[in-house]
Amino acid sequence: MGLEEYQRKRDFKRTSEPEGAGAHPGSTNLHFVVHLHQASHLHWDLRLEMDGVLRSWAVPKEPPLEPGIRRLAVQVEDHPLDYMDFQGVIPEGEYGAGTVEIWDNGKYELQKRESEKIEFALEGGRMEGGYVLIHTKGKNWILLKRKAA
Ligand SMILES: [Mn+2]
Repeated sequence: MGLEEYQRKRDFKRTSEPEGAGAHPGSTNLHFVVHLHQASHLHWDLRLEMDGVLRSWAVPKEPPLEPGIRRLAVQVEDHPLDYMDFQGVIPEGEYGAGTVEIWDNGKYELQKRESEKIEFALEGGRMEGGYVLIHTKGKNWILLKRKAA
């Protein structure tokens, strides 16, 4: 997904090829959105701008607003950056049919990026502060809010 394979194959300290937008830890001019998606099952879709796409996870229960709450986050297909602003009704019969509204959004900082772990700090209206996504198995990740340092 995204540009990971492209980036994995290259050492950007040595090649002048573009690295791709917003890919590396320390990037701060990045945005996120959380959609509330009333489809066949109500869920939240967390989307982080990375590599010029929105990496996306479906979260079946409300994302944690305080430390100590673990939420399953199932990775789904990357979405285009334009999707950041999408709200509306997906018609019946279409994929994800139901209503989509923006539940939270804002800027975020990518702090650590490993294949099994992504640490980031959100500046949203509801979700604010440090979060971590930890890969468990297959498409499954765990979403946690970190304790304030
Ligand atoms: Mn969804």
